[in-house]
Amino acid sequence: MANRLFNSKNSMFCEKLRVVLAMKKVPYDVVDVRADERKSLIAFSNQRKVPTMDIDGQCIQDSTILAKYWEEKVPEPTIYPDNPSDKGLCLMLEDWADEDLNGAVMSFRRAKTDEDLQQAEKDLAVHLENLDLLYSGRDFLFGRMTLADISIYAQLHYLYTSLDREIDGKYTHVHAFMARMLKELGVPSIKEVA
Ligand SMILES: N[C@@H](CCC(=O)N[C@@H](CS)C(=O)NCC(=O)O)C(=O)O
Repeated sequence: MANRLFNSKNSMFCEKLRVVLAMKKVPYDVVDVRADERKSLIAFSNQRKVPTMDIDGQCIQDSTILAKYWEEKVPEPTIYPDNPSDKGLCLMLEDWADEDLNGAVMSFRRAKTDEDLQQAEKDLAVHLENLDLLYSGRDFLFGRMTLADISIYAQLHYLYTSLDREIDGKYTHVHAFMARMLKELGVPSIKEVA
């Protein structure tokens, strides 16, 4: 039976998982949930969120759980650092990107007033300043691309692909990191998804 990914092209969590699936060369068919307003997703999984996968009839949902699932099924190339302490940090950073960084990015979507937008700018700037320090002098956080980099990239990428926003040029290390990720993933322009 084929694997199916219930996918939304612009979802940051789907992009995160698509990168993992591509790294591990997992074959899958795509079900575009926007094509039928999530009807087939809801019929299969009883819920609305993507990414969701049908793996030999088994329903698995959530990018973090699916990344872990595929790491166990297809260990090479690994998406985690080798050192256990680094792996712990990588998982914490994955969670931080999925929750905190995602919250800051999505506050642009939720903003209704100029004041909301200014607050969103301020909140994101705190994260960008920290990320700029984190990526200074490093290509990737743990020497090679891991799930921490992928999760951070997917959230920041959404600013370009779905919100029509750009990261301020003063965050030079963040820009260098995004450029490295695009190159590593073979994505031809920042406006396109992996
Ligand atoms: N923690 C989940 C978050 C998934 C998520 O929030 N998916 C959004 C798209 S980016 C969604 O499908 N939302 C639809 C809804 O909540 O109705 C993950 O990592 O997969």
